[in-house]
Amino acid sequence: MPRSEKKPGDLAGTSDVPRTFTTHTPAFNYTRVEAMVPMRDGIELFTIIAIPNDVKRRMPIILTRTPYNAANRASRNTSPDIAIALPAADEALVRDGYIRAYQDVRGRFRSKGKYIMTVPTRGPFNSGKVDQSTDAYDTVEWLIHNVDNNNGRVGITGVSYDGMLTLMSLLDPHPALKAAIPVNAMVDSWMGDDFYRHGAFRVVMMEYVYRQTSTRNASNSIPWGYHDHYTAVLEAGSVGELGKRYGMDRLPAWKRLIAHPAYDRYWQDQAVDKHLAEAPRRVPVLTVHSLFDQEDIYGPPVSHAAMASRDRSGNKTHLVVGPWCHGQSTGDGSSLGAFKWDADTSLQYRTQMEKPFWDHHLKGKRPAKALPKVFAFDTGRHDWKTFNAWPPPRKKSTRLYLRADAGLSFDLPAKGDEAFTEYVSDPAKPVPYRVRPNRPISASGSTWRRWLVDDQRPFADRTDVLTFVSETLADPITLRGEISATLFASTTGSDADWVVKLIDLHPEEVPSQPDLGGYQLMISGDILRGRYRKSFDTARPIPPGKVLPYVVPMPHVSHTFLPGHRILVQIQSSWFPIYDRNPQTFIENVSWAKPGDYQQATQRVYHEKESASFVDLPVAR
Ligand code: PG9
Repeated sequence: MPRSEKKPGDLAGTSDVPRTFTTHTPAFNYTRVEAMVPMRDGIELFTIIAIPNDVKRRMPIILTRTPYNAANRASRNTSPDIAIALPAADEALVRDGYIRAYQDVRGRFRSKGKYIMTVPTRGPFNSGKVDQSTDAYDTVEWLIHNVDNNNGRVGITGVSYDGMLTLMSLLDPHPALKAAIPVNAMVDSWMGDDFYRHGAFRVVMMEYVYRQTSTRNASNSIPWGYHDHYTAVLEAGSVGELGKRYGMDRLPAWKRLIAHPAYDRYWQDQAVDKHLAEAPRRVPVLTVHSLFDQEDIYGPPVSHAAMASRDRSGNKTHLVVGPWCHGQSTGDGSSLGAFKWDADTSLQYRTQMEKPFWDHHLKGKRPAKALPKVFAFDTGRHDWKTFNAWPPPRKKSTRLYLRADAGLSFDLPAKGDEAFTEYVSDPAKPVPYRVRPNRPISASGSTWRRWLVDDQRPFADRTDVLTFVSETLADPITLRGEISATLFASTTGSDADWVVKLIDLHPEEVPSQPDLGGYQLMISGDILRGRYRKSFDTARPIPPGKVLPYVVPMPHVSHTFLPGHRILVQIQSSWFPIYDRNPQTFIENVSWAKPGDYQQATQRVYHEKESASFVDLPVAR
């Protein structure tokens, strides 16, 4: 039947879904604007802006740029109340007259353009005219000229990737950008954030790459086909083969990741702290670092240090160090795993630091008392402390030596002490990083977020894990800042990984919380791929049998070992499957190791006077 002959009531060819629809009821206490914001190259970025109604004064704007779905972020639920519709961490802000804006980065969700997983800044790896810093600039420019009722002052914040974007907005900041809070930002993903750590590849992040780059809308998850991620990774053999099994050899971001195993120019160019160290220092910044950040534990202290070194006024650079996992400062910070902090530490941070910081720089309200430069939580004493710098002044060198009797001591080993302790590291049975089964990190019910506070006791009995323990402490020992371990060690292989964990061994009985009796809380732990012992940019085989020093840089701590506790150190040569296995035979690219390359090796860790392995502790004065 021709179209013109359609009868009234005929629904053929119609749609019940209008082309545009905006929810609005008289109960709305805010105006929600969705806009396509043009960048200098003509690409438009989807931006959602929530403007509180009935505010008499002009308001500042706080912007978050994200690859994780701006619309979703701004729609916690369908409430007409702005404070309930937006993320919980925004509540105090929007109730107090702040405009909130969220934007999808290029190529993600509703923004136009192409997505590159981590876009290098303009330079040798990006010859284009735009990068995340120009997109932030153009967005701020548009916001101040197009958003009703704004006061011309913009703040920027975000967690993790969004934290990295926050830092990038500071490389060439728009004059209206007046304050920034990067939270748990990814800063250098080879040195110690998401993708590698001192050369060891973080296999767990494979899921992230798959989800983020296999579709525009992050709608895919790896069909693992295994309940235990440990088995999935072990059975595939190398990381390259593992990727192939799931089609990742067709994902450019994945191919780039495993094609650059060393800290070459590709990674060096992406280290945001290096760019910050050269950038103008106009914008006040409050950096947020989580002591148990399972993803980006390296970046925040180093980006803070880079910015502090450029801050001539000395009052533009603040740091918060909290007892949190990744992103926890935006949620409930009362506890993490078995550890209860006696108060909601995230709320304490948000009310005592974050809100006054925004109020000062975006509304011109000076706090009654100047904000501390550093606000750090002590994970042993469970209280906040303030400092003028991070790390605060420490005692000179405080070396805790490994001893032949499996002890730890501040005294150098005596002459004649047994030279070493050895173990066999077998790549066929790598040491699990958690008690198995290891669920993939984004599996439903995964407890990945809190793995860094897992009890380390189950690993202490393995024959391929060395443990060294101090006497019971009579006096407290407080550590603040970065730790490093120096192992004098040999291997029968031609490559080796060295993992060091610094642990607070709780008393056998803890009356106030019985499940903490004998608990082994790792307060800092890290890995070094031995091939990078001399320099991170060049892999060098290890001469088998030769005793060499290996320096393992470890994450910052803010912790007091209380009387009655003991200090414990665990050493091992695999940490799986968070990190890939070292085949223990030197080959150019570990990601393409063949089955025959994986060989057992005997590792010796030395504790004699001439080769005295130690952990260098930042003992507070
Ligand atoms: N840690 C995540 C990430 C950041 C940057 C690159 C890759 C991953 C994140 O939570 O955003």
